Amino acid sequence: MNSGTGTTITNHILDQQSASAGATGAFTHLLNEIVMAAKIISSEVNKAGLVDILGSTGRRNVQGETVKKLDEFSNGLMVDRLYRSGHVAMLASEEDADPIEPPRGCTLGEYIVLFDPLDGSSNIDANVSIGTIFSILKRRTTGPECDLSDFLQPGTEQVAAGYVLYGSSTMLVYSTGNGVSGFTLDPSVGEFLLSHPDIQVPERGKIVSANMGYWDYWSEELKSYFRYLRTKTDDKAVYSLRYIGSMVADIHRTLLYGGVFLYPADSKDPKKPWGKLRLLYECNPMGYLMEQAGGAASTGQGRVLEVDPSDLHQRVPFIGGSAQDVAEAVDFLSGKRSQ
Ligand code: P6P
Repeated sequence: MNSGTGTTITNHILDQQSASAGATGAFTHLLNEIVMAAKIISSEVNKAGLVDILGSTGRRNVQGETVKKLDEFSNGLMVDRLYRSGHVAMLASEEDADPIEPPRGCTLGEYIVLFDPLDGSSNIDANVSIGTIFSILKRRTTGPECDLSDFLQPGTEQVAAGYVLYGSSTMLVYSTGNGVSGFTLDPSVGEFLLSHPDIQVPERGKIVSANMGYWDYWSEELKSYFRYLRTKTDDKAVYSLRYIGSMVADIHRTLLYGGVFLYPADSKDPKKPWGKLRLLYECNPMGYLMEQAGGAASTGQGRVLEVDPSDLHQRVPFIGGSAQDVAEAVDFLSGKRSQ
């Protein structure tokens, strides 16, 4: 595409703003700061192999995961850019145990942003695609200080969500509630250009995405579902298995090609039967995008976006993708179907 003719993400965000009555431009400014952060992180990720930004800081984050230098850089950048917008009430990150206080003297606004600054970062050294995930809510409290209730809102309350995928090209995919749009970064001009207008998840796919290494920890119902996917029937091909182990990359492929991505409940740790993915800044934003693109996202017991959060870093099982595939997976998981 000739960069001179493409729709930039800034145009697109402004068009969305002028289409929504009463928009003040605050939201537009906030989204544009995320776009700026995405461009900077993309530049760092793409040269990570060349400078001493690979490897770990030796620190561990609240999840107990080793913090890679790019993680730390991306987290700090997201915090700086978002507070700089002047439209954020408070932030929470996968990297921080508690919500992140605004810098002294910072102009505050109405929006709550939760984010995973660099998801899949354990893959950085292997040059596997990684991503940034963000979820935007309106604060609920009205006083001078936010509190945890501003963050612990169900996914249905999101006003926007999206991700940045640092892959063979850098893409930003987002929704503000009017469908899902995808933008590809043209490094020659430093602009995200509209490359995937109005993304629609195919009704049904032929790909299943899950970490089969956990087979022995899965329920019998889930195993029945996988046996069904491996069986050719008159109306169903055998499903291919694709698993990158980086949520943003697996979700992006599922969004475009259809099929189903699962990080299900498992019995690896009987005290944590709910899987690994975090509700507020992984499952809710990705579930929102799947629904906005005509797909679905379930915990296996119900709609992801309707989970009533109890903790900032709580984890839930996640089954997302084509509407028919998700419905079928839930039928197996609930025991309604066994073949
Ligand atoms: P597993 C990355 O660490 C992450 O949080 C997601 O990006 C990814 O989907 C998942 O973990 C992979 O986990 O247990 O399959 O290695």
